[in-house]
Amino acid sequence: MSKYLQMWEDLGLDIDKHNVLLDALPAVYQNVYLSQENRPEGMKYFNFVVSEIHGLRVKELVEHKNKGGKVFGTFCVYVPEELIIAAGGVAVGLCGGTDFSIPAAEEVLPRNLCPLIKSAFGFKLSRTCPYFEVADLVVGETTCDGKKKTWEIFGEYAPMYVMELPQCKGEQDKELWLHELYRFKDKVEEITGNAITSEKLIDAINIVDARRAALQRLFDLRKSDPSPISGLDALLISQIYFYDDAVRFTKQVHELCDELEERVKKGEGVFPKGKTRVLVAGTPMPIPHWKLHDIAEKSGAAIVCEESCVGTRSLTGDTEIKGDSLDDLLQSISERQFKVNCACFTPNDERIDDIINLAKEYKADGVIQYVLQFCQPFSIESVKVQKALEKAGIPSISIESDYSIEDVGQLQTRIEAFLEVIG
Ligand code: BJ8
Repeated sequence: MSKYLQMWEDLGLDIDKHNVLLDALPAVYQNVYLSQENRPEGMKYFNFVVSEIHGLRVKELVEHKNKGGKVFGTFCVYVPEELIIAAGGVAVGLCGGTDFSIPAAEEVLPRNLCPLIKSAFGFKLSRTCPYFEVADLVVGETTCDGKKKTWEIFGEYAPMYVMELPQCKGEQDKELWLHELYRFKDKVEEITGNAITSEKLIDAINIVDARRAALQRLFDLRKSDPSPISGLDALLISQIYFYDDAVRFTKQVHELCDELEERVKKGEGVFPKGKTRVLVAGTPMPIPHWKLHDIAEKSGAAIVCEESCVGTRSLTGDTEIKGDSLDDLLQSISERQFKVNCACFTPNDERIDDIINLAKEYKADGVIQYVLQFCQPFSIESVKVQKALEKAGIPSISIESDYSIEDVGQLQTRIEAFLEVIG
């Protein structure tokens, strides 16, 4: 990684602190990922991406900028990546998934805030994430209170733009969101200096939809018993979805799926047939937050699906192109996005239906509701989800956690007990 030292210095990273972060990753990755048995060959590409997570991909982004391109940092699947790509930009996810950067955030923000937000904000404050430093514009949204109030402070540290995401899904909310797409289009054009034409937008929609279809293919293969891939590996791929070049990622996921299809045909899986199948539902798990999957799969579960934005919520629907004018295309993008059922909306009964349908489709023996600490939308919504699961006869437990390792023993005990009951 020292070959990237100059690049990191040029980006203004705190090299000493950044070294501490990078030095810790290989041992964790070995313990969580490389120690798994029977992994598909196709995971080699994704191992490589992780090994280069602050190296090669960042270098690609720097080269893109050197050629006049722009980089947009995002935190939510509602931010329309299609517009960024259509203007020749690149979008990268900035959600934080480690407690490494949280102490820096807690010097500024209240401690009783979701770790996803604190981790991201801490990366910016401590200058230990090259993706923040390479971004020309950071795009936030008004989803939960934690995020929208943090953006007010974040704007003091980086160029910041906030999209107003409505909290309901009525006609006036859809109008507001469509208006926000137009406003964002203007902003993207201003930052990149490139006009978004309908031809370019159709190409961008196709790129994003193709990537979504590839990941959906992977998820569909997980419906088999035995599952051809571990939940841990699938989670990693869903996390890399937010960083990698979209076209390359799509190709690599299809290559992996070809291999997994062979496994399914032969009745081979990463675990033995009949392993206890679990659906995880709840808050996103940004890289490298692998705690729940690691504990659950080491305790004897096969995690077969994630109802999460690092999971099925990112896969929601295809963009139905009904006309080729810019107005038609923006309308199509907003219609697809409004099918994403995030707990920041009210009412949000469609998400409850999604969870029950997914549990059936993926033949889950039980559901683990996973909520990051201090996430009010998902935490409160978990009450209704639990009742609905009970009514549908699907066993579930609710787990609240953060990025620390302090509760690992306690979680393991609870998950083992749950698996024993449902297994
Ligand atoms: S569409 S899930 S990506 S908002 S976990 S920061 S909600 S306190 S991430 Fe999300 Fe968009 Fe919704 Fe998806 Fe707040 Fe909760 Fe933290 Fe969260």
